[in-house]
Amino acid sequence: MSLIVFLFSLVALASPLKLELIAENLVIPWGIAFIDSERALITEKTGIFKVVNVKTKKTFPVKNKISVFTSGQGGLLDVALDTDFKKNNKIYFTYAKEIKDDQTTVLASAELIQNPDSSYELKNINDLFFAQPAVDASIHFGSRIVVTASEIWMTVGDRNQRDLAQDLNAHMGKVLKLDKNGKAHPSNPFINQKGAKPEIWSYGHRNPQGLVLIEKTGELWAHEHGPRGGDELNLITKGANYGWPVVSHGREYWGPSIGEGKEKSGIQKSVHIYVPSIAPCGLTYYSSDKIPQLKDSFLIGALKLTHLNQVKLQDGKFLKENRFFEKEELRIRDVETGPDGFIYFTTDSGLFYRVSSI
Ligand SMILES: [Ca+2]
Repeated sequence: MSLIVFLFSLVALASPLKLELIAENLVIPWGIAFIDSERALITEKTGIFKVVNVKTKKTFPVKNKISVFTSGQGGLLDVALDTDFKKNNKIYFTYAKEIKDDQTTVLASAELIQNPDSSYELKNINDLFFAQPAVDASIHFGSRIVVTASEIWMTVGDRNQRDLAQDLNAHMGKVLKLDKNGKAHPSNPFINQKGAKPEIWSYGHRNPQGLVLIEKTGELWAHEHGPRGGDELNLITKGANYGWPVVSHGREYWGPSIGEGKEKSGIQKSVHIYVPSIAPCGLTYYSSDKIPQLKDSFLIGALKLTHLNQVKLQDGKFLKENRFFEKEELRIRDVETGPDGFIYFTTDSGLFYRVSSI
């Protein structure tokens, strides 16, 4: 192969993507949920929602402020629309809440109403579920949610109480499956087990901040932050143990290994592991034809290693990874596929971008 042909084939493998700024001056925009093909509902960590029109690039306020615990990693976190949103205006969201001197991750619902002056407000705000126990720690709240016609999937981090991730009597370090009222889903694996929380679907997670249900296959996938190294992308299965803190591919920040090693029988193996850590946040499974080179792959935001991460599988196994927008140095907080087939992401610097093919 001549050098020119070789160089051309390298370029064709990962052709550049186009980045277009849609909104700015958002305050740590943590979660994105599309209302329709033009409007995205975005959470700000401080407790505020905004609506951004991705066509006109205008931002509209939502008149309520949720009272959230904002220290450390706490705040208003993820948001998702009900599958019947067009009829009931219902949204679900998660946030960190202070209870006495402790904090925990809470799932809530509300109705998002558009006023005649184009402003928005929330009505009937209700807390549906409190992760237990509340502890005094400002990190590892999780939290991402996925809402279907009959289920709410929710992740909760270990709240820096590692052993709780293996404790079935705590919601920390778990993927939960709830009904639409925030109660344990009747199909859950530990629903009849004494001393176990009935809301648990899977356990042994450290701090999962990416969750997606792939429509075509029905598979639920999550990623989670490792300690120093050892971020994981996992296929989430009923009742399974994902290992934290018994096993990890990461290490303590001060050097030593963690737990019993990297793998153990009876503990789920990750489909992909990041060493060093990218600090994954936000997850979408891209199945549109609009950006052919991203079709049928996971797209993950990277906070620490500042890029948009693409993971492609083949027969359920890791095939390849690509990293986009590394030189832009954006801490990517959430990633969604828009109804228009383009990719949208938010950054900790308050920016909201659209990604398309050049
Ligand atoms: Ca693990």
